[in-house]
Amino acid sequence: MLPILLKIEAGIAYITLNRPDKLNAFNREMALLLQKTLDDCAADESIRCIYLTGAGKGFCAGQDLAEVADPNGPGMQKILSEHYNPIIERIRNLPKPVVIAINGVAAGAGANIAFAGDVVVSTASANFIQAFSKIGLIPDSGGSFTLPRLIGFQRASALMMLGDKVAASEALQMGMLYKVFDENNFEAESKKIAATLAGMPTKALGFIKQALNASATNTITQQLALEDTLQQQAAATKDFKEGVQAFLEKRIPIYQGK
Ligand code: T3D
Repeated sequence: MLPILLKIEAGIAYITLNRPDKLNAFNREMALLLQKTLDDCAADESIRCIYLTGAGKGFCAGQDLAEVADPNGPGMQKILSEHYNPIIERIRNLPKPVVIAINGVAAGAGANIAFAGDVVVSTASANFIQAFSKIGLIPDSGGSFTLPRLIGFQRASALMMLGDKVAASEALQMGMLYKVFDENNFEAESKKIAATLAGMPTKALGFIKQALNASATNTITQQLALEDTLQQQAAATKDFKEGVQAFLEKRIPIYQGK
């Protein structure tokens, strides 16, 4: 059974974390295959949106702890530098939107990978755990960067130290998520978001992502300069011409992601 499934349909790459009996906890095979799959999605021009979810009842329980305890396992240093850090870098630097559809519990690295997405939604029964401190670790996979920016320093600090379980409704209210859907609508609604994004001006979405990434550390002056540069690039795309033309002709634009 492959630990990562990929289905491409109508410009969307549906990626599924697929170790359901372990709540999709990451082992090395799964981490490396996810990286390769994201690279393939970046290279394939026909893919205009990535949709990442988990198989079974969980989204992802973070690092496979059996692999950590295995003396023949990859070891702590490789786990961060070769597994999680490259995954986060790929999600954030992919010039296409990444929808994270959280179908169940998201713990440890599983939660922080989810928060790296561009549009992050969950089912109402999902919950979120910064599980690291409970086993004597610190938040990784970008969590110590992302979480305080999403929910504020105080809440991030408390959640990272206490490792409390946060229900989807509370996570939404705190700002960890964009939307929460009830069980019956979750799949259809989250896929609808992916379909919308796949029909949008892909290059502009990539530039938005670049601007947001930089905004975390830029000064206002640097950010204004970056907006200027990226706006010139956006204005040079075919999709921008189509957007303006369609507006003037009072019709729906047809974007090609070019
Ligand atoms: O070197 C490094 O480790 C650095 C990298 C760190 C990155 C990290 O992600 S550290 C954090 C690792 N994750 C955790 O500590 C979470 C561990 N899991 C849990 O606390 C619980 O499973 C959950 C709260 C997430 C869910 O609880 P529950 O009751 O819904 O499910 P369960 O019964 O605990 O789990 C179901 C099965 O999945 C079970 O297997 P079994 O007994 O039926 O054969 C359980 O052992 C397995 N499982 C769940 N999480 C992991 C796991 N197996 C391996 N690793 C896991 N992380």
